[in-house]
Amino acid sequence: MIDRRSFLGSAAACIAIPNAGHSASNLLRAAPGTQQIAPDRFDPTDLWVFDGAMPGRSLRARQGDRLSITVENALPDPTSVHWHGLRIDNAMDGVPGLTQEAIAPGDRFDYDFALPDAGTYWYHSHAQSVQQVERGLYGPLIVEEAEGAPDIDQDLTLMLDDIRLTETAQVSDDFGNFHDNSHAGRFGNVWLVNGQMEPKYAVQRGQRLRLRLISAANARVFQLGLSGMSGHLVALDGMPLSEPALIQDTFSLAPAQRADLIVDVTTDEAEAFLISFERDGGYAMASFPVSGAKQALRPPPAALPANPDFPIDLKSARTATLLMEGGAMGGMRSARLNGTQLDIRDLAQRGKFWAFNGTVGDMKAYGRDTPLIDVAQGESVRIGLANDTAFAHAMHLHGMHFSEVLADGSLGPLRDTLLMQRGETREIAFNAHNPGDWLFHCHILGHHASGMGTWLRVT
Ligand SMILES: [Cu+2]
Repeated sequence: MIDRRSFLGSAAACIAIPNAGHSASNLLRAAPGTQQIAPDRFDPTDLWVFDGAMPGRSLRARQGDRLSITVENALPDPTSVHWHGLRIDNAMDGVPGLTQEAIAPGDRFDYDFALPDAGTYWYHSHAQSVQQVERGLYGPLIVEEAEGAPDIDQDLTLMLDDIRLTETAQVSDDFGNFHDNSHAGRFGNVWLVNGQMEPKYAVQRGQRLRLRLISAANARVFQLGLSGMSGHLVALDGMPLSEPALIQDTFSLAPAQRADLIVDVTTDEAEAFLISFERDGGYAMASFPVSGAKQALRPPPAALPANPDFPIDLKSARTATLLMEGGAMGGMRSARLNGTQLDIRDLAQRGKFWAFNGTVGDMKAYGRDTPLIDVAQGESVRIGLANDTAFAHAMHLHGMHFSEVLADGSLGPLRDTLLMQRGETREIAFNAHNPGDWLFHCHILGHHASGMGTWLRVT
């Protein structure tokens, strides 16, 4: 494995790989590609990418538009694309076995959907995702506000990832190994922002930046902080906060989560930083060379304009519970797989380590014939979640955003991915406004692949 410090010591050797940016083309091609991730003394890394780069090209549209994208599969394996966080037509959600058949090598699939919400979203492979997302099949999807966009000087999308490279800077091909899947998932040894090690973004003193942070990591929960910039958190998982929240400390970003920040460049130093805190200290994930004269402080930003609201009625809500079990150091003795009760050793032999409500796997293919809950469109739903495992999980609901029901009975901010720490019990609620069969799964990709998924039905 590559030693990270040796990388950091030669960070100046990084090659900037520009994103393709805005393009009129509606063809998105998934294909093998190469990219210089490691310093120049290493070979380029073989990846699987959308439109030739990791991240894939930034898809930008305006709230209220439709997006029409034809995905062409030039990979050796079947694939699909999930448009993460969009309140999308179910048939366009990109989940093989639930909303579509996987796109076979050489085939195409036409995605076409409305964009009701402004915000920071992303797209990624939803087939063999432990492998395909790790190899690079992801990109940003930015929906600009129809009106009331914030007054900023730079709008920067930063896709965070950690990738596991071998000593020859190739993607380690131990995808979905039993140790990763039964523990905390696949962690990388090289930290990336927009496919580069510590990329640099030039800024001016006093500039106001919108930082759109997106985690494309398989499993790592980033603990992030800012140096030389200060400001507010204005949106989570694409959805505006009703009030901007002052950033006073570090904050976490779990797999698939997004955070929109509006920050001002306040430092007197020559550089500002986005920092990832790890056990042994803080490391620069991206740096921001600063120039220009000192500027007066600006007033705090206003809240972003709200997206369409689907009110939650806690009193009349239908309820369900989800018991999360399994994994290493967990207490699970047995679970159902394909209709058969198997003990933990038999499950492990089949590469399955986790269960929801006693059943392994997310869909009918695993014998989960019935949804977690079956509700009418417009009903409110409350789901109690109990994490009876020794690991954290990032629970992602497709098709709708939810709020956490907080201890005092109030509702937290809208999210599509909730980080559940070990041993925690939490409750979420949402208005089931979007008809279809929707996946609800752990976004630690190895956990999903080895059992942590279910689905729910809205009719
Ligand atoms: Cu998990």
